[in-house]
Amino acid sequence: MIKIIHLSDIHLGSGFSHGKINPATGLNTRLEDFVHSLSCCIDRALAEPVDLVLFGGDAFPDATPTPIVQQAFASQFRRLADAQIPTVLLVGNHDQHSQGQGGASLCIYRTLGVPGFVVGDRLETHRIATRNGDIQVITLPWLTRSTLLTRPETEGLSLSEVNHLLIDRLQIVLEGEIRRLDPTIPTVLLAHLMADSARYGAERFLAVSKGFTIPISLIARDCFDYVALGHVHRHQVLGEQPPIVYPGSIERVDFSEEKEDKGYVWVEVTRGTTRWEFCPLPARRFCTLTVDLSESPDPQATLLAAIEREVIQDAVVRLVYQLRPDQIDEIDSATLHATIAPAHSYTIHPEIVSQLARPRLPELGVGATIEPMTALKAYLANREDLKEIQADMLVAAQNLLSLDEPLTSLEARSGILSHSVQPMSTSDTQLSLL
Ligand SMILES: [Mn+2]
Repeated sequence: MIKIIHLSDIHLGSGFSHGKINPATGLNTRLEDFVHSLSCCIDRALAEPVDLVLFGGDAFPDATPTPIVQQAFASQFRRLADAQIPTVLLVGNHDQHSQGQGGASLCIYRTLGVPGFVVGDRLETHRIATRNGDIQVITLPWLTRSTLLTRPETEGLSLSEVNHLLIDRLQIVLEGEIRRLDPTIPTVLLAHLMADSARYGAERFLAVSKGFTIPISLIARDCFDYVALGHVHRHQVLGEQPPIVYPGSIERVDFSEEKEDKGYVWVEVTRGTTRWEFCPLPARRFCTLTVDLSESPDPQATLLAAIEREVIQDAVVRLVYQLRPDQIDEIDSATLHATIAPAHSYTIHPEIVSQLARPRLPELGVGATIEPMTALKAYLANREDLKEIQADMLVAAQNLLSLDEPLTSLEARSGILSHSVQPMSTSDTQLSLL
């Protein structure tokens, strides 16, 4: 039996906007969080120890990570090299250099000849000797049209035609690899791809351009004992025979991953039988708080109570609250910031709700066409202070509506109206809304 840790989508160096500078280290706390999650995977690999580590791609946000980020990544993977644990680093779309061959951020490990390290930047089969026997790993990095096709072949074709051609070509090349496999030893396909049956996560927003979708039938082959995927940040299982698994990202890259569990996959492979399990990682919590204050008589108290109800300690918090324009002054910003301060980091997004969209008088409903007199009656029924002149107002309004000559200008209309309204109303603006 060969024991494997399969992790993916490390994205080290991402999401700095959700962190802050750690004064003790000078580093962004989100870099430290990602390194911590990664170190938990490596700790487990060393503690067992495992026979092989498979990384499913997307080490960094791009092919040119800063030295501090590269160093943080290398320090963790170096521990595997020191422990003589064979490791396969697959190249994801974020690791690829945009031009030509090579240049991926992970290729440096091959250039330096790190013992036991294999870089998967092309479709090929690697026979790897582990403490518990040999295993075959087919690496399938992120495909672009230039991987398997030449420019003349794709000239004048639509995107979907290119996609079909690429899938056809991939099928042929993969078939070639499969035919050369040794059927007596365990085999794993390690691929960075978007399978057609996968549910999306944050990678949809992170990808620079839309990539190709691979039919699941292409990779669900019984010659594989395990299909180790990367690219989709949400952990999911796409098949059981053989297991086809996305471990997902190791930390939350953004709020779209708020509700997702983060972790890696533990795999035990024997030729013909595979056992696997998802192992959660202590990723930092993300928390979105949405509070509608527009109906609240005390918006400040309602807002603070909503924050205090949530466990925001050490979480990345996003507070969204809705309020009416006339409530803006009722929110005390200093107190709000003090209440939300126990969060690891936070952003506050006030949203002003449109008054017109709200039913000011429930009996009138929203959006319905109302007769002017009905509207006025409903309005007056809600205004105790206008009770004495209610009858006069209704008569004045009726007179206005029954004028034979149409009012020719707004001035004329408002002139008559203000004449009737002036004595009884000082700061009332609601009439104009009717
Ligand atoms: Mn990816």
